[in-house]
Amino acid sequence: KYAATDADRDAGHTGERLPPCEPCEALAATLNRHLRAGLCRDERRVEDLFQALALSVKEQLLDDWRATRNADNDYGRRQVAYLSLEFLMGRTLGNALLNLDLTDEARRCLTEHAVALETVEEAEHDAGLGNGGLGRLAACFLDSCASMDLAVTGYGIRYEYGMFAQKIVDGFQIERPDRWLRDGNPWEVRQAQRALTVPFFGHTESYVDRNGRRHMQWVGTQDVLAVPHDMPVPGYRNGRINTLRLWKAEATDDFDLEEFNQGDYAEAVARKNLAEQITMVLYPNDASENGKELRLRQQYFLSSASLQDLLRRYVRCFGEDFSHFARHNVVQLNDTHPAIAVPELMRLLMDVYCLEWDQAWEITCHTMAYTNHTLLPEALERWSVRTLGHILPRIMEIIFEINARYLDSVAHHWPGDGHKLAAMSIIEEGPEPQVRMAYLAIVASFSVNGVAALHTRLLKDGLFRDFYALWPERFNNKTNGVTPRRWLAHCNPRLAALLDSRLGSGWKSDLSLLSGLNAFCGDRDFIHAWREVKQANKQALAELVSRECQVQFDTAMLFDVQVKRIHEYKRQLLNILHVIHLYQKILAGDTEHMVPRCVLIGGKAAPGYAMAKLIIKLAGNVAHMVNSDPLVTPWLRFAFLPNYNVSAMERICPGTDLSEQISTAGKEASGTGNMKFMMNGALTIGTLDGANIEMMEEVGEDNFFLFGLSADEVAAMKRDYRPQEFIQRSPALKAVLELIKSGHFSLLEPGIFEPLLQAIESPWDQWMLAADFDAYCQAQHRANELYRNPERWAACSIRNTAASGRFSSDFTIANYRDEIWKGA
Ligand code: 4GP
Repeated sequence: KYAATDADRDAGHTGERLPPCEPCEALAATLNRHLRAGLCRDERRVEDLFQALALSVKEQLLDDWRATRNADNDYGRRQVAYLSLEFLMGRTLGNALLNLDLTDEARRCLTEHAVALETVEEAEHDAGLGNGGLGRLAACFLDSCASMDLAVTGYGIRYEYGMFAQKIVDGFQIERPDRWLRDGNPWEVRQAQRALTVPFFGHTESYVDRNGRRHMQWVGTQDVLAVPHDMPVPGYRNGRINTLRLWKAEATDDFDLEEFNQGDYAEAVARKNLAEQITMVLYPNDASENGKELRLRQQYFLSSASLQDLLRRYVRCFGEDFSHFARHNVVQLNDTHPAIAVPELMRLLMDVYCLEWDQAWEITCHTMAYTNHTLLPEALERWSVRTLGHILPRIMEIIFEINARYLDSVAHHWPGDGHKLAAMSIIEEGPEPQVRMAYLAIVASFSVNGVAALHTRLLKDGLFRDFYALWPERFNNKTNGVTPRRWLAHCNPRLAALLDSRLGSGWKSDLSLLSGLNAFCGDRDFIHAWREVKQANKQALAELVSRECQVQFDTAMLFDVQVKRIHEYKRQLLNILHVIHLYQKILAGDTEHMVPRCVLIGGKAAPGYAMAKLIIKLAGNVAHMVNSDPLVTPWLRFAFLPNYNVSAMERICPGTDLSEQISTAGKEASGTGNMKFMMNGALTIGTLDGANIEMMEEVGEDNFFLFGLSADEVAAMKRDYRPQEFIQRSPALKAVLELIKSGHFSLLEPGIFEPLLQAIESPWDQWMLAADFDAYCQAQHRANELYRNPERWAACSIRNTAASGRFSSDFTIANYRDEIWKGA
């Protein structure tokens, strides 16, 4: 008999064990079965094949999935819950086949249907449940954790609509809803029997229990059902299948039947709609959207459901003795978005399991760990005390109490310093008091980490200086990484085969082995093979660009690529200015020694971010002028790729020669796209920012086009920044700005780019484009010179891949395991 839960009993289930299932048949048999079962018509579409194949692959891993879960349930090792509002998973099929070692078998099965595996893979919708870096990092981490045999569960939200689809109409970004679940999600397993309820609104009351102890209770709440939808996360050929548990919000009662019968249909389903709204859409990370209360409800919904799930599992194993909870569990907070988990864990321990404050606090502080992903002030979340108190009254009370007790220790450390108290308080006073979520996370976490060496230093010296002074031992760095399975083995099969032939296949789980490539940097045959691989990958990228942008890229030209979210700090604008500079040189006939190049920019702008949207528009208009001039196109082609996403990157990074990582120093916490390009043999042109610094240390300055101000120089220059001086000193920059001003790129839209020009020329331009422009052009020139010698370029390319082993997320996760998740 299995242990029947309350829900089982309510449903009339007895807990009688069913006989065990038959072992799974081979992939071909399950595929045919699913094809037959899923279709009630004659013709078969590729989408049908995808669904059937995905269901079959899922069937293949179910036994291991169950075994993994059973093994983890007895807490032989510390369990990690990775809480994140974003998981940018992309497609699952190709990666799952690779990790399960089923690629060849799947290929064989499909020959019967006369379809290439790649074609079937293309039929899968991206799971775009994230905005950018932080969400994709979470996805890479899940792959590494499973591959390194760690008991890590990802907890997230099953957004009905993920990251919007980007269309470009007349050069402008248009957002369309991302209906990724339209055809269903073959990977997920809905676990209705594990649903939990999450309270909202209501008020608090105190009561005295039988033993005379005073407690608080949260009453009159509106409860929402959290229904887990589990996605498998297969490790690399090791039999472990971890879980990504995504919560869907549903109404506790579907609708009021009485009301419905009386004819008030709208009212009857209102509650259902209200509940389901919570997991309807992913929030774009956009300054102007902050403070939306629905977002707070998402954060609490995820945090509460996930913690209840942890506690339920723990209690099943250990009963209500929580003294070892923190030894058996760690909760990693992916940025401040799930920081509301701090007071929620306190609430659950005190109000549900009747622990005293001190014990609950002790447990919370030994369980929580926080990762910061950005220094940008607009990304630091705050919630108004009023909103929080209204939606989550009990949680607000607990935050006040945490703050009061914590401020005592601040006062103890800095006696009589009222400024410190105000500066460090979790509550920011003012006409509309705010809860500082980052402070809440730091106060309750035993570990606070940044995501690259420079970023962590800037956290310690700047943003979180006071906290570092108070608790230096909490702060640590964990430089990001990316998974070599998706970002090399899967996305670049040609290079993977070449690596296998020279290094063996061990690099897929030990990426440091790539350093063995250094031995081949002078090997002509190898260089030749290397260049052939790059050439074929460039061809594939050119086909993508041709299809999506109607621009023809020539694989003989240098492929210069910048793909990432569009943001002023990432300086796509600097890149565009350089394109215009080249355009002017070409028009002036100054093409001696110029290497022909194809420039690609792609990325989404947050819907409310006007400047970012204008940068996209400028890219489109410049591209139009460049690509329609037959004098220019032999030297320069320029395209903006619409709807950049994970699966686009899988085509892009293998085919790139030059990777643009040109953020204003001190602004990019780490970057991870930079690592994907490096792994795939691109050379980087970049600033001393984020992980670029560590990448350059690994590969050596000779194999990296470094330029621009350092973070310290940017900070110093900010006090007295005079862009006009840079502009006057730089004939190239002056000419570029004048050409834009002249309306050359906006003949039918006069003045449209004025805000961009004003920003560059303003002493308040914190991105310091003008200051870095000349240095950027010089670095581009160095890239040009190196590319003129294809053999030398290839040798540098090889050295980049060889040095990229450090940036495997396996390495990063090993550090999380050893230094934060001790015992995992
Ligand atoms: C990003 C950072 O901007 C990027 O530098 C970093 O590599 C990535 O996190 C992962 O750590 N931040 C976000 C965000 O995505 O929403 O703040």
